[in-house]
Amino acid sequence: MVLYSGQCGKTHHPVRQNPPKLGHLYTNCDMNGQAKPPAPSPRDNPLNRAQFLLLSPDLDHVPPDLGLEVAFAGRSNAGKSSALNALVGQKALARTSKTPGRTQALVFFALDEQRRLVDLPGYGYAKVSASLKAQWSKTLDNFLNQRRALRGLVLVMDSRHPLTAFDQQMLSWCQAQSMPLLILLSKADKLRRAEAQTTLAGINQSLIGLRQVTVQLFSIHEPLWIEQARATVVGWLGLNHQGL
Ligand SMILES: Nc1nc2c(ncn2[C@@H]2O[C@H](COP(=O)(O)OP(=O)(O)OP(=O)(O)O)[C@@H](O)[C@H]2O)c(=O)[nH]1
Ligand SMILES: [Mg+2]
Repeated sequence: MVLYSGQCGKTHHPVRQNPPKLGHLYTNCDMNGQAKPPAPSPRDNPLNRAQFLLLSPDLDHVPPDLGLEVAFAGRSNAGKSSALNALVGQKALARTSKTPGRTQALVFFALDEQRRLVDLPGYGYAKVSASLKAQWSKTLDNFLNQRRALRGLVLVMDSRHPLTAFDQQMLSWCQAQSMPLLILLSKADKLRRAEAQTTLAGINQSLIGLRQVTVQLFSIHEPLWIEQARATVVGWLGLNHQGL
């Protein structure tokens, strides 16, 4: 698979009777058949400097509640850690896994002394004990309700199973708190192009009238979507006007 280079020749897109899955388009063209822009160099990505700071199962051992934070939430296995890695432009900063339940604590990554990204444990994972579920749920609740540094929430939803009951709760919480929310419809490379657009339109429809919510398609294999999401997070963290 060749990313980021060359022009989009017609040979990459033979006429198909059925719309191709998005994954088939991950050559050097974007979804509209346009040549992809070159990948931003790490120096152009203000999130690229992210470094592991600490991991805590509860709120007793987290960094002081100062500065600005953006947290990644969502159902177990939705792709939270992968999305965080894609945005920072580092392959393995946050741990990812095919097995749900990988992130079992609040994991903090520092961008500088004032700014952090937080990878949250996933919700809705069936195979953990009831007591562990209750503990995660309490930690998540406390974090969301107490953390003053939180400036925005990235809610990652598998685009094939969006807006679960838990996702709805997160959405309502963000509305009640006036917390800016970016919904990433993840793993969109697993959908056909038309399916992905239909899903996006459906979610947009259900968000009409809500404040400070943005929704977009997302895949760790699609640089344009990564850049779109990164721009939102960079803006929340006030890193867009610093000439960094
Ligand atoms: N095809 C595809 N796979 C993805 C994408 N994002 C994540 N995955 C895969 O989905 C699986 C789960 O990804 P994670 O990032 O670990 O998910 P998570 O939400 O952090 O999971 P927990 O920490 O267990 O709650 C991994 O196998 C990833 O490689 C994507 O955009 N496209
Ligand atoms: Mg994770």
